[in-house]
Amino acid sequence: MNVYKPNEVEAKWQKTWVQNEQYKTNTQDSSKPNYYTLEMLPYPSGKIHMGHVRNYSIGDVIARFKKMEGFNVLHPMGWDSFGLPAENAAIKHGIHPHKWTMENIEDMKGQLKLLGLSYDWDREIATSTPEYYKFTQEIFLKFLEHGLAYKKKSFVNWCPSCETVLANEQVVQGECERCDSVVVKKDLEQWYFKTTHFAEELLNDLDTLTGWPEKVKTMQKNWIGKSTGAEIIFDIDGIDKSVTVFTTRPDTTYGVTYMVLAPEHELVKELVKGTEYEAQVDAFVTKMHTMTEIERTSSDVEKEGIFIGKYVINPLNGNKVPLWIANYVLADYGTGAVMAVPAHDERDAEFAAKYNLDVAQVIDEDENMINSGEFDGLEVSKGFEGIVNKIEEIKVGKKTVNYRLRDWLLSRQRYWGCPIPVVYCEECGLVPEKKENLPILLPTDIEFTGKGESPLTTSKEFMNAICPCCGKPARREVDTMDTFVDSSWYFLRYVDPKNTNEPFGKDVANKWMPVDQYIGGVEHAIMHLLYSRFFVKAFNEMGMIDFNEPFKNLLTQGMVLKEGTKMSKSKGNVVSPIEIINEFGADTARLFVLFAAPPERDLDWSEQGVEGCFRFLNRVYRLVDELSEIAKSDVKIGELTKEDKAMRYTINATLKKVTQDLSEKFGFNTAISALMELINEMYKYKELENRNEGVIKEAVETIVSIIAPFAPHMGEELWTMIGKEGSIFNISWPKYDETALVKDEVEVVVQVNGKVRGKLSIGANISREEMQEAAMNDEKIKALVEGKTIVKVVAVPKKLVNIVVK
Ligand code: ANZ
Ligand code: ZN
Repeated sequence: MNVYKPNEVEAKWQKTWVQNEQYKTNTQDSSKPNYYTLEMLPYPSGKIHMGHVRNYSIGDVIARFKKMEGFNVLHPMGWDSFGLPAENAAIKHGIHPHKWTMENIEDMKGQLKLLGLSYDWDREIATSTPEYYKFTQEIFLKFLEHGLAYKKKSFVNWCPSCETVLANEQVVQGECERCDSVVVKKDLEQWYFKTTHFAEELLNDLDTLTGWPEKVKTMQKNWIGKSTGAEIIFDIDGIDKSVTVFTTRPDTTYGVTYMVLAPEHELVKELVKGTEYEAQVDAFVTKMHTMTEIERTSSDVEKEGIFIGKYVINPLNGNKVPLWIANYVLADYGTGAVMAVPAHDERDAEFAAKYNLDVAQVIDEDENMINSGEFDGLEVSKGFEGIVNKIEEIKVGKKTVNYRLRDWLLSRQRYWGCPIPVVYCEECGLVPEKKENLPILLPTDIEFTGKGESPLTTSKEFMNAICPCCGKPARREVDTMDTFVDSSWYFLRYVDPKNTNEPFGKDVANKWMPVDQYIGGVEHAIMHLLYSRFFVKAFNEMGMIDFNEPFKNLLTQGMVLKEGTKMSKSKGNVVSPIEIINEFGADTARLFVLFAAPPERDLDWSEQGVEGCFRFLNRVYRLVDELSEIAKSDVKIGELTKEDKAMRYTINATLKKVTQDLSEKFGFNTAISALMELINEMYKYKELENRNEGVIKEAVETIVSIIAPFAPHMGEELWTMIGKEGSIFNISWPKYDETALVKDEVEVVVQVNGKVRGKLSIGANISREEMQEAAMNDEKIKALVEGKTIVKVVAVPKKLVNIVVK
């Protein structure tokens, strides 16, 4: 008798897989269809956590199952290895970010290997290596050339102490998440990607993503935030200037009683210059810059504003209304100007009440227009149309569409990121680097002061650039790219990771992409997924690929919790995957995360659950071990008893269920529980005196195949134990035997006056009359109907017999 020793078994198979290049992508066999399964690439923090275990176990089951189903599977892994933690480690411990990152990658890779994941490590990438970022730079230049990357000055979040721009996400309640200084708005020149160029496609193509969770699509839809409305021009009284507003309610134009500009609106300074309002307005604007967008616009923040001394003229009714600036109007939405209609807009109503501004109702209770001149009496939607036509006719505006989506601010004043490959030349201005000069390497002669300008300015080597255009000394761009840029195209690098000429070949990309199944956390529902979609649309527009969406199917897995709260260092409730692997083996860890909950749901960690999975694997191991000689022998099924037939039914029904669970939905947990039931049945069946060895062989082979994608080391070990040669992952996924699923006997419910009174096991193909007879002959039923008058008997084949009595 053998004993299950997971650590030995797992080490042995992991070694064998490497020796046999088991997970090398098959690019030769074009007779098979391709299947690309991908898990979001990790940041190399140095340690894997349970979230990784869950994410990668899900991906691994899919990859292994698809391989067995006959696909050429692409299943790669890599590292999102630029980013702030490496830079902070450098500042804190004096380790160079590159060294810190590479060491972490080695550590983490070792840990991932312990999980027995079927990655083709030959395709590994790390986004911080020059081999990779050379192409991130090349892509940037392509975007620049096609007008999809540009520089512009605008108000951005700025931390005065760290002296860097911050992303909105890095501003926590108006303070820098790193140093707690108050974040201000600063007018700075920054690099942007023109995500808004694809706003309409990014929105509309969501409808084609039928394999994405609705929840994620809704989040993207809201983020893109399409509004249909109009731009209307209001002249400023007494001077030759005008203000254009964006409104979703042109039908309310007659109700405008004042107008509001964003404090940053380009006209504000000019309009107050030299007037009695100048000092107050300047002070107000400065105050607004210390507030974040969220603080300025959230509904529980008090509206605040100031009159700036000018009036505008309503182009439809000629009314003169005062011009204000206020916190609740944002500079970078619409036109940065609002025609205020306090009668029909809540924010305006609140503001008007506070500052005692006029209110004019223009729509009545029945949603019909009033006080609106020629439009009176029209229903709102007709009024909308009418007014839009009118403003277009008299040339004071037009129908427009506005998006909440903004262009992507991608420059960062940091070291550990991809250098932006441009220089500034006194003579030629902004000059893109030449492609042959790429990669523009990150220098190593850097001082990490922890603050100050972009760290790259401290490198002499880096700063002394040559203008690619005129050859004179020039200044390099010292900002680096947001790390989301790196991860917006990595899935394309995996299809062609050794290409030294271009980011990826067009044909090979068309062959593998889009990713058939993408798996990752829902926290990436907006940024990463939207940016990747933007990149793919840009590549498509530039003729680099023929598809226009990166991820065909998306699975967002739930979190791993412990006692209901997310595992985190600060909560002190982290369970180390490595400790679990050491104690129980990777197969147990994998089985637990797959079995404990459906993949989209949160999963609660449970020690008992883990132990239960370990016991189950032991039980499978012992069963197969005990029956291995039979499984090895050349037995046939032959004549079957009732028990044999029932066992064969369970074997094939389980196989059918698992096949469906794996191919039609992500029913890993239900598949595993079906397998558990099969194992229970087998423990009973094998004890039968007249057990059929052919059925045993069938059962054992089926069990080993089914367990393999979930617990791959166990699968391989058992496969060998029953005398098979080669890897179980080279065999085809077994086909269930339909004939075994045809039951000779079926269970039929017997009702008396509609109440269930008993169950009968009878031949599946008997007639109605025979069914009725069988029901009437049942002892229990006989007793129930004795002495009563039988009114009628109804039989539904294979289901029920109902006896109506009086
Ligand atoms: C007049 C009006 C009357 C409006 C009414 C609404 C209701 P969404 O749907 O989000 O696109 N708005 C326009 N630009 C703005 C800015 N930069 N900052 C803050 N608010 C702005 O919202 C569009 C509406 O939000 C616009 O339509 C405008 O107010 C306001 F009964 O115009 B509305
Ligand atoms: Zn030059």
